[in-house]
Amino acid sequence: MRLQANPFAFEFELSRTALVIIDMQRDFIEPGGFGETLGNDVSRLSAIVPACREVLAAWRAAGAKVLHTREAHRADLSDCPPAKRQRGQPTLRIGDVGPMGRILVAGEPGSQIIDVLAPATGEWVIDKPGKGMFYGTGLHERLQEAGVSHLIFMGVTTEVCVQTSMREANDRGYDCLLLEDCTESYFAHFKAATLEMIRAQGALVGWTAPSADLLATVRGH
Ligand code: C5J
Repeated sequence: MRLQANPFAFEFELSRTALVIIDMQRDFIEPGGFGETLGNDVSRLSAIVPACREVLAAWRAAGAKVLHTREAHRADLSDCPPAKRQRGQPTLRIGDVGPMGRILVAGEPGSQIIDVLAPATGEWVIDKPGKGMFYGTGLHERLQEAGVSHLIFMGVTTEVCVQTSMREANDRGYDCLLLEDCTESYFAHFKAATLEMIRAQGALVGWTAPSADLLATVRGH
């Protein structure tokens, strides 16, 4: 398949490509979660949900692989470095009890993926202790075993977990594309800068494209 993308066409085999949905969790997208404790306007993030939903439906209809990630720590916080917990001035820290349970702790209501993008049976779901999806997860081995060589990304936030995961993937040899209207940041200028730096200098980190172009390609196959 060939997708019109920036800075040039992105070519991929559907059977070797996974759609990666980064951290579309209540903790980042809904009021009362981690994102809001840091003082952010979470409605910026929820605005991308319809576009993500449409891509996910088309991708599933094409029968291709889907991977969901969650930023979530063990209940005893043994995988949360104290430096991460102490950083910033949130109203609630990781592990504290908020309106959606303990902040960024696996199994709590806030750490769940929002209902409309909930993983379907058979789709991969990984909890990651870091911003990047390869750190401490064993994901590379699983993707290699499944013959995955290309990754198409959606999710939040663009400049933190999405960008970190793309850079980790790029270093491991995956060709990566980010869907421009299916990712968002609490800060518009951070998103714009991230899209630009990903595709700079001949796709140094990867490609970007509007979701409409992916939908046209996948639906036409
Ligand atoms: C952040 C994330 N922003 N999923 N996490 O702390 O991007």
